[in-house]
Amino acid sequence: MNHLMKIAPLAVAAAVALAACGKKEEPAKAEAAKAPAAAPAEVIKIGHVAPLTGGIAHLGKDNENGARLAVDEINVAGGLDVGGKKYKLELLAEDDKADPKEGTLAAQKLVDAGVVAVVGHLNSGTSIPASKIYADANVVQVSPSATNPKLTEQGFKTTFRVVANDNQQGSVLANYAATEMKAKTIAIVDDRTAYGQGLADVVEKVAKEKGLKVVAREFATDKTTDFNAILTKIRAAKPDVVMYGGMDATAGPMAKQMKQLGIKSKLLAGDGVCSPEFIKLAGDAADILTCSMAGEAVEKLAKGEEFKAKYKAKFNQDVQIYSPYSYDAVYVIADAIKRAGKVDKAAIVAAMPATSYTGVTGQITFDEKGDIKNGAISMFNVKDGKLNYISTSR
Ligand code: ABU
Repeated sequence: MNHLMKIAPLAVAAAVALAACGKKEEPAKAEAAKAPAAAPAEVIKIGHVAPLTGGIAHLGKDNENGARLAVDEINVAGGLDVGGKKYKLELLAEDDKADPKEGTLAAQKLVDAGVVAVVGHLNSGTSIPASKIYADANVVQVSPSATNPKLTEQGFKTTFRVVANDNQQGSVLANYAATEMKAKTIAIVDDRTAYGQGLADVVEKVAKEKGLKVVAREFATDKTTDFNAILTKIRAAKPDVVMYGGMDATAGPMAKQMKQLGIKSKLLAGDGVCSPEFIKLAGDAADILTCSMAGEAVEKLAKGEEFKAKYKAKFNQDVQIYSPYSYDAVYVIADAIKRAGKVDKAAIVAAMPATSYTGVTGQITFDEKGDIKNGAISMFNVKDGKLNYISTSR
């Protein structure tokens, strides 16, 4: 093979490549190529953190869906107008697995990603340690569901919640046991989480003040599914009411086992149990439950039914507990950014205390700690396989 023959294929390949480079493009493509790169859409990043895996992933997804619904609505309406400029919102969702350590990792990840605010976390046990990270980074945190009072008692200017806290919730539960359930004796079990133990402690204190006798105080974990040993002890004490401080994923099996053991006591629990998922898990034992949620019942809200329909249409599932609150949390943050007039973390933090926003969940204003003012506690029982609204107190 002579020299020319060796280089001929290369020359052909080069010629083809050059021809391709010089090939006339379709007019539209050529025009696009000539135009300067489109200016990047201005984006404001908002974080969301909740357990998206594990026993209460359904609740985490519910919270995330509420936040996503609000973000998508704002974007579809043209974005957020801040000081005359439009911004697209971007929701960065993290999974904290309901684990305090994972919660702080997720918080740091969001801070590093440049969020200006976070909706979350779902759990008190993750929200509390994460709040220090947000405070140090000047990032607003609005929890739509963490109810342990400590969250807003740390003096952070960045911490807010749009639901009532467990001082109020525990007090309402204990009062309900005394006055409506006419209980004289109560057994109390908790899951040793910040939420479960904290709520159970408040119920115990107020129940004693109301004259109830606490005949047992037991604890499990947030992963316990076998309550037989605890319940066998409780059965012997024959309490009128068993109060459980924990979440629906563990309360469901607990209710079932109460029924299997022939325990006649009613089950009383807080917002972590007051969900359609509890009813599914507890099966034919579900109707022993009386529970509270730390807000107004969705069906009692002026725009509650509209919210439920929008939610169902978008996610093809029903509201669990707090998605209306995570939805409102996004709007509260958006409102603060608008009032701040600039996308600046310090300005957004400074704008938050003056919040006066009427959302799906009602009027949202904050006290000096960042707790919602005039928070509601709603009571429910279970009838015909559904949560049945009883009453609201403030
Ligand atoms: N408030 C119910 C569940 C979330 C929490 O406070 O841990």
